[in-house]
Amino acid sequence: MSTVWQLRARSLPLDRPLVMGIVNVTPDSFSDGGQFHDPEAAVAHARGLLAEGADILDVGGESTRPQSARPVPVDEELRRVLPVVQALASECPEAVISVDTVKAAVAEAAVEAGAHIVNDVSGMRLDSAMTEVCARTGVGVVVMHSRGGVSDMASYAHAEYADFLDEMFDELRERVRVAEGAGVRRDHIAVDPGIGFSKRPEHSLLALACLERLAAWGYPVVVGASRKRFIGQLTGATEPQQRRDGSIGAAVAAYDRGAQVLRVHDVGPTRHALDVAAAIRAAGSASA
Ligand code: HH2
Repeated sequence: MSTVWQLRARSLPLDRPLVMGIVNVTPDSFSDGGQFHDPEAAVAHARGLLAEGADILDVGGESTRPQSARPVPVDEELRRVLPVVQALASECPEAVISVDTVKAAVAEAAVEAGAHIVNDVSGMRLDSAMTEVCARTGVGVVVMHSRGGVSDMASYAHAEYADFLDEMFDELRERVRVAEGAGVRRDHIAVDPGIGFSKRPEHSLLALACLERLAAWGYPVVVGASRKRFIGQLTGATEPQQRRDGSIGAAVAAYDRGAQVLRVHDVGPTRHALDVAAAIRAAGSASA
């Protein structure tokens, strides 16, 4: 298991669970769309997440919401994301900034503006220039499993599997191989099973249950289960904002199975829950 995740101009120790706080600068994200759409509101929200204990801020300008995600033109995505990355880089120089995008042009501009990580929910499938940009700029990279395009990757359109775990892991492995083949350094890569992306609830549960298989590859594991549909199904919480407690359960279970980075909306309570889980693990290791 890796002990450090190398990023552009930074490194993140992995000796405790890391919280990646979600900063959606979108009008239409499934759980907080429109709330932080203007850059000032997004920066204020990001500052709040840092105060609550976020280790990474994940800034995204394009939603993949299950129903009706609309691809955003590159100019519009840049207009949403860049002012936020620029402001955070200058006003919060200690913050680790991630840009959530599938577009190489957005990734490159965000990295120039100060981002340290590129989080690509397509696993670098949708823009052939992405691997080159990431290799050249030396950013940290989240390679996530998904199928399809922006408008249907979070739906069930591609959620057909003969053997879910084998196919999902094979497809993700292949994306990691492509990234490394293009020159992205191994110690800059983190992997993510893509909870809810081309996955029915039973697939998301299985991916979480078998996370140790992914952790065994030796890359840091990122998990983003926060407020997703399977949590709504399990808890009866129909509105995404009501899914905080179920999401914390998923984050702790994922941490217990090898996830090191938890991508969440509700940073403060997740931070507390993970700190307790980490202390229990440490006490167990000390007595072993
Ligand atoms: N999930 C979403 C977006 N980005 N990145 C990673 N690495 N892992 C995830 O599971 C993940 C992600 C979807 O959630 P959200 O940003 O809240 O919604 P939307 O796509 O509607 O903006």
